[in-house]
Amino acid sequence: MTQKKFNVAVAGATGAVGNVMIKCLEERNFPVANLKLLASKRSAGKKLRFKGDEVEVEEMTKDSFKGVDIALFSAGGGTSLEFAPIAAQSGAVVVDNSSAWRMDPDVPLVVPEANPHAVAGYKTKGIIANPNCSTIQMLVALAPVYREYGIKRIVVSTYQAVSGSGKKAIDELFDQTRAKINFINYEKKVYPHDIAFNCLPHIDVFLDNGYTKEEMKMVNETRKILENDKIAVTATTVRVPVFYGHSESVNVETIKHADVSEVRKLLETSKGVKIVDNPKENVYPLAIDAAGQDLTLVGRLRQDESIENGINMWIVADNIRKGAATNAVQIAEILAESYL
Ligand code: 25A
Ligand code: L14
Repeated sequence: MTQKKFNVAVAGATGAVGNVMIKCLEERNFPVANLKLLASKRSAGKKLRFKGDEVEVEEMTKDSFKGVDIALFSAGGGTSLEFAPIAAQSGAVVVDNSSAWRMDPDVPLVVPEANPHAVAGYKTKGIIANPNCSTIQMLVALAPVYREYGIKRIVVSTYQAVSGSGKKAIDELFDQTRAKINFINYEKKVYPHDIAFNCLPHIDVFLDNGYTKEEMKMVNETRKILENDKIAVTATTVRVPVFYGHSESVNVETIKHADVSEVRKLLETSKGVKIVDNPKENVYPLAIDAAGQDLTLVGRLRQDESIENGINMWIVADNIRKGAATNAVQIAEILAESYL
């Protein structure tokens, strides 16, 4: 890391992701000169801790970004659409966690383990997009496979934690579970059906093709990050009653034959991946183990015996850390190291 220090703003600092962004900046010892915490008017005046100091949250306005070098956004898509260009205009490089800018051809979409070179494209708009959490962890595991063997098709089903929908969803799972155990009525606010003791094949909104927006994000973002529109991807995204950590069942059809023992070796030395794969000892990736750390856990590696060139795996990561905050801070590290 260079000795230079940067003025950093966190937009959406009081949210589920923003809070962890602050923690990641601290844990990874990002060279922060001054930290600005921004949220809506509702949170202005609230104090959050950074490196032992209390930092007061300010209401985000168009004047918030003067003197800011890097702005990490996680305040929802609408807020990003409005404020990311304003921040960029003020001279900050924006790393945006919402879905608003991801598919803009002038905005790079970056998973540092997969396509760090793409960061250079920030110069056009001053905005870099953080991919969807489910895409990020899948590509940490599949980018090395793609480079080594090529990928023809990916079939993925996800088991996603409620924390992806923010603090109110974490509360809903907790309160609804407690209410059900005690035979008390609970009025749900976030999900259209009970999430406690249930699985919902529904994340984000439904589109005209019958898929959800979350499913199509996995399709389109994967192709953009791997810079290959020919890769076939089909996804089913499911909400499960888990607080932190998304799990994914991934079937990948490679172009060159990939032997499962070679894939295991490849992933053992791949950045950001931890192989957790000793099923006979009941050892495989678990959401509970992925939560609170930054690696993407990969296990249940098997040859797909139904096709010529197929591998199955189970991929788990902390959706708020590697799926959002950590990935954004890693992008900021690349900016600090090589561009700013
Ligand atoms: O639009 P998207 O991209 O689909 O994103 C929708 C939501 O998903 C989360 C995030 O929710 C986002 O709002 N999210 C986004 N990307 C994510 C990702 N990759 C992701 N989750 C996981 N992975 P969140 O609750 O975690 O964070 C919201 C933050 O945004 C701030 N914010 C909202 N509007 C803003 C704004 N900041 C600046 N200007 C604006 N106009 C928001 O701050 C929060 O930090 P806040 O001050 O509005 O909220 C502070 C506290 O209040 C709670 N709260 C939120 N809404 C209400 C509320 N309380 C009462 N009534 C409400 N209507 C919050 O829970 C927070 O604790
Ligand atoms: O980053 O789990 O596009 O509800 C939007 C919805 C992240 C997670 C995104 C959820 C998301 C999310």
